[in-house]
Amino acid sequence: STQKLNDPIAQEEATTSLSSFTPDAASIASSIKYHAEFSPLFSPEKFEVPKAFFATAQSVRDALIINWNATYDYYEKLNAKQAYYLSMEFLQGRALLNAIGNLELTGAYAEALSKLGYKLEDVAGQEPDAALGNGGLGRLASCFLDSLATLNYPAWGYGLRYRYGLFKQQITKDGQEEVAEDWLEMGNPWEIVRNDVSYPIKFYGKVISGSDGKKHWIGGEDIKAVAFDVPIPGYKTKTTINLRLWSTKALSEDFDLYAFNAGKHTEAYEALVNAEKICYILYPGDESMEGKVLRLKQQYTLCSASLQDIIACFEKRSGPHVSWEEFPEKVAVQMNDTHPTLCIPELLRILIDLKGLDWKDAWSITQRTVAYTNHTVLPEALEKWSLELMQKLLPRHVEIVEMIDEEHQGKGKGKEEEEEEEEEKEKEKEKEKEKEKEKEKEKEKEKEKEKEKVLPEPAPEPPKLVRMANLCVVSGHAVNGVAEIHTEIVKEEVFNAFYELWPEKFQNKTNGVTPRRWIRFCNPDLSKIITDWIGSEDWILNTGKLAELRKFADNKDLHNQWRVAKRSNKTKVAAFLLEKTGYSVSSDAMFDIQVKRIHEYKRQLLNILGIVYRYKKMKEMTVAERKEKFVPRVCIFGGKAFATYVQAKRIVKFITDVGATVNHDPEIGDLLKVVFVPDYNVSVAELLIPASELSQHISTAGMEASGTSNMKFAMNGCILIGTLDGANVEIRQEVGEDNFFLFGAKAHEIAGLRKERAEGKFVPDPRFEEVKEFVRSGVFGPYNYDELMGSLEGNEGFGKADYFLVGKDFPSYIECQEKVDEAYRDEKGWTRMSILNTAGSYKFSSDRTIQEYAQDIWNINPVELP
Ligand code: B1H
Repeated sequence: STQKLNDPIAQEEATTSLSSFTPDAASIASSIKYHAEFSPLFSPEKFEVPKAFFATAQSVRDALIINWNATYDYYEKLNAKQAYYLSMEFLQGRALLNAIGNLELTGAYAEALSKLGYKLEDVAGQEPDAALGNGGLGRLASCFLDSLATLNYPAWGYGLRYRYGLFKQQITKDGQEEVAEDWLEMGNPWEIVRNDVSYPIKFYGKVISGSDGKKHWIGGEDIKAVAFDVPIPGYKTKTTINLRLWSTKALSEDFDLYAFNAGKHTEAYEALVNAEKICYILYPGDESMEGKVLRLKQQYTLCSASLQDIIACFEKRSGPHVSWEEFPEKVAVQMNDTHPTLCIPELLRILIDLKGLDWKDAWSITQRTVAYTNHTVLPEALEKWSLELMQKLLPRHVEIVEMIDEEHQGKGKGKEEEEEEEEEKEKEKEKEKEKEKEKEKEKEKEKEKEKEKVLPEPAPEPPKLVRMANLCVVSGHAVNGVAEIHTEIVKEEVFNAFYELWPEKFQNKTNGVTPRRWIRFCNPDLSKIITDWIGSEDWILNTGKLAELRKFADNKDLHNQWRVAKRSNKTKVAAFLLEKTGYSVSSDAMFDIQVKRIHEYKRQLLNILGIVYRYKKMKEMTVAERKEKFVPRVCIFGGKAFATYVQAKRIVKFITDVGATVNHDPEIGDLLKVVFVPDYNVSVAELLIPASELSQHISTAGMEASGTSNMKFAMNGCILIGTLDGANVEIRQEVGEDNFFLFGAKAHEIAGLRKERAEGKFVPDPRFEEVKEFVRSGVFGPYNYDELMGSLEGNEGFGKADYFLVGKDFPSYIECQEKVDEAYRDEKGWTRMSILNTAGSYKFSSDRTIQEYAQDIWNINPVELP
């Protein structure tokens, strides 16, 4: 496919075949009008901008559906192997500009809308973000869909259609407040409800052995999952793949008409509400686990519905003779983290209980079909489900998981070893029995004593937990990390025992982002410059071409154009900041941005403390000294904190407090501004990233699996300041050490440094003590910062004692920031670095990532539509 992409004749053909049904502005305008007039919502005389958006989107959807159908039929005809990407999150953002951009209809749509009296930009701005994801993991899934379609891979995404996506963030005087995001309020023009595609989903109940020797899962709660299809167009190709999102509903017979007629309305609705509420909200945790039954029901719904669908498709495409042995040759299932782990026991259950396969075959098929991507090594984010809960909700699956465990215990070991172990086990069992007896006696005694006690009984034993990641590693044929350093940690630390057992399973797949959304569409000015200098638009499909910019890294004309584009993007952001926050910033200042979920390991606290230190130094200097030492900066923050993550919310409050003080300080003026952008989301990212000059990726080394915004910033000619963590390591390699601001402790040093702290051997830098003291002094208002500053002190283990080593890295961070100021003063040098960042970012296209998954894990080939 790469060859094809680079082949000018094939390109030409592709363009002509597309243009054969490409509508012109006039026909687009009439299609938009048609949709406006034939939807009762929109009477022609009240055709306002929001409605114009809806009608425009519907007209685009028509074009997508044609291609979607053609793609579907062709895949069915060829019966090629297909990949299925299962993810609890897809962070799609807006679709309009992306869709018409991929269809190469942007110009035609702009013209059509202008005929109707609208600006494309205004119309596109009406679209709400589809925020069915929390952050990087969900956005990655969406970038993957774009690349899959663009590269003509037969693949589908499966997810859930949450009624409410990620919450809307409001910033008040108290910090962050969450508001429900009703993204479907006006309807969703991109989705097609498929009432013809639904599957039963069961919860609870019990397992019985039938007279046929089979297991039957009966009783419990039955609901159904209904499909909603979202067409995903590729760039410059007819291929339009499918994102199938499941919504839950009660079975129609579950509406209790008797109760309703008896006036018991709530009762009558109960089953309906119970079923529907499974898909009400996106689980708003990013790398932390909470909220149980509903989340497990969500995960099972995704897995069960998707697998039933995949299997139905396989059976249909197989024709009258279904050979299950061939299933792994036709189907690849990728689990986006452990959230869809249940598809392992679910596939086994369907194969064994419903299709009649024996364990051995079903197990082998399952292993060859599924693969797992790990996205985090944070222990609190490695999913563990209570065995008791799972047993209640999914009794048959627990039996299967037990069988997997047994299977695994017998595998990977020599026979003798196994026998020895058996003996050991027997002995152990004997011992255990003795111990049990002892314990029983003890317990009896204690019970007697207990009756005399004043204090309550001792805590019950901790619940048994199912380790989902282990289940994935044992059951899948591939396990991958998402950046080189992360994969090393996965192999050497987190799953080391498994790695020793099956080194061949473990792989790296460094993340990527789509250059369509993240350069071409969000930064048209820069795109034009790149195209002009490279001489063609090929870089959009073949980002390797970006490296050609290196030749012009010192060219004066390119420098001028490059700066003009950046400056124009900055002006747009300045207007946006004024509108959203009331703060007015200078577009001449350096735009320094940190946008990502608020998390202690991402160390927004290090950034803001650096700013506070800078502010303090400024205050201690004369006007002249200040101007001499510091470059004017606009420090921009954005990101959401998990609603119950108290420390993260304190950080948000702290940043806004610093902003309120600094931004109103007449002595400081344009030399320093601190702005927290409310409600950071995909659309805001598309605005901010092209305007950014410095961006911060400053996690404690070893904790950020990859990061993906770092790639987007580099692509847009932004220079990174960061630690050697996640994909930073590879970005620095590609753009060159001189074009990356590096600081901080290395991943392999972290454990030792924590130990040092715990032993009280860490001597903090006086500048760190100074800055904390300054914060505590109350310059930033009456809020009590004891807790926040206290978390950076003491020796009390996790969460305290500066677990994330802010104090350790503080000196090297502020010294690095001084170098940034110096570098920024050299306009030519800075522009050169900026160009070299874009030029060196080619590796981080999700096209490259997807090609690697396709070849190394899924074993699928591109299928180009005739
Ligand atoms: C990432 C998550 C995540 N890793 C649990 N893990 C969630 C975990 O709702 N939950 O329960 C949600 C999300 N997200 C991110 O994945 C990593 O932190 C990033 O470093 C990485 O770039 C991204 C994509 O691989």
